Amino acid sequence: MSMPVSGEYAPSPAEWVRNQVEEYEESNGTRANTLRDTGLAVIIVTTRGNQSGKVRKTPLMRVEHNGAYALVASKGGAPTHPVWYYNLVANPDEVAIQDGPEPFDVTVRQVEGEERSQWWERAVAAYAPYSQYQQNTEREIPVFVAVRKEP
Ligand code: F42
Repeated sequence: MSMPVSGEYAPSPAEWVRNQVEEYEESNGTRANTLRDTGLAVIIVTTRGNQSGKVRKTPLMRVEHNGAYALVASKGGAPTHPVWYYNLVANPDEVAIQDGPEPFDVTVRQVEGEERSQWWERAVAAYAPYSQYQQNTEREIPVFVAVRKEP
């Protein structure tokens, strides 16, 4: 399995986040695959740091439709984007998703307008609090769509 995002892994400074990544990977996606005890599914997204060039891993809610995934840069409705947003913008071809035992290579693009609205509906259906997060902030929460890279 080729992984485009090779290099030095730099864990999240947030302990609960890096612990979730660690346990998810160690268990091949059989543990730490939900958001705490909500039962709502989580995926692990690997990106290339846009400044450090390091490998970053970010748990996100699982929003999947016909094999494609939405990556929602909500950060709990904070006024600023999560910094992984800038990694995706800078390196859209150096992204992997783990949704189960094995990570796979994807390419991402930010979606707008009608396409964004469609994916936003799917996101809120998967994780209702996204709707509240958007109400909490002036910034439009960015949505990326990730599709598997053809082998
Ligand atoms: N966050 C979401 O935005 N959406 C979700 O659906 C979501 C679900 C979720 C489920 C489980 C869970 O454990 C966490 C979840 N999170 C979700 C939180 C998510 O995992 C991230 O922690 C959160 O979005 C914040 O992302 P962040 O990239 O802003 O994290 C910061 C704290 C961080 O990691 N900073 C690093 C640091 O050292 O301060 C740097 C990270 C980085 O990418 N640096 C870049 C580099 O070059 O290496 C430079 C970035 C730049 O441009 O400044």
